[in-house]
Amino acid sequence: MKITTAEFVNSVSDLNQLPTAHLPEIVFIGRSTVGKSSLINKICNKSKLAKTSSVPGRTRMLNYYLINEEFYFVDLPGYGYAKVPEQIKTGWRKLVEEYISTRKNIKLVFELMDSRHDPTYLDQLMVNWLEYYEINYAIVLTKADKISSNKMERQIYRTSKIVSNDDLCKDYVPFSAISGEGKDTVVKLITESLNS
Ligand SMILES: Nc1nc2c(ncn2[C@@H]2O[C@H](COP(=O)(O)OP(=O)(O)O)[C@@H](O)[C@H]2O)c(=O)[nH]1
Ligand SMILES: [Mg+2]
Repeated sequence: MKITTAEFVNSVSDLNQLPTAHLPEIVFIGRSTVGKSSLINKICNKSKLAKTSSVPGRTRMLNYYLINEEFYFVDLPGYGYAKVPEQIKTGWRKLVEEYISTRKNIKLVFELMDSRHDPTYLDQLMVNWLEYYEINYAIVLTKADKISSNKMERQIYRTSKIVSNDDLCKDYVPFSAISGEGKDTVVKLITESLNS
């Protein structure tokens, strides 16, 4: 498969506003500034499709993008930004867990983690949820251009410690939005999940 069209559809903050579940959904999760928007832009070859920022956003929205008029990319709100008030953190957990546990058309979740850091408590929590709800996922190690390939190997090993179910965890993908490393693998995983 090749991504030929990608259009922003809308942002929703309430699960009652989700589009009808008639198209498959590919989901992107990770902490704020991990590189989700940059990855979406890179694989869609559209530099301004998803807004990127080095400053963590405070909005708690799910962003929907229609790809090839066949399926959706869903960009979930980023987590783990320390300065967010407790009330918003609780809202985030509820929104994300409810989405993951109830949305039947999710085909694959990309769990993004910064390749320079060990998984955080919230990364671990996300992986636990995905495994508990039996959702296929792949771990993307972002900003690969910032570390050596030796360090990347070590980081994949360290990250694999939080995975318990190797059947659900489809792959570990080093990714760089700058060099394009990992782009083909991400698209291949999407294609496989849509065909399965
Ligand atoms: N060097 C490098 N910087 C990146 C990469 N991906 C994202 N960034 C930077 O990290 C910051 C956050 O990226 P963004 O895509 O907005 O993260 P999001 O909050 O997860 O959507 C921005 O300043 C990006 O330019 C990457 O692969 N390599
Ligand atoms: Mg973003």
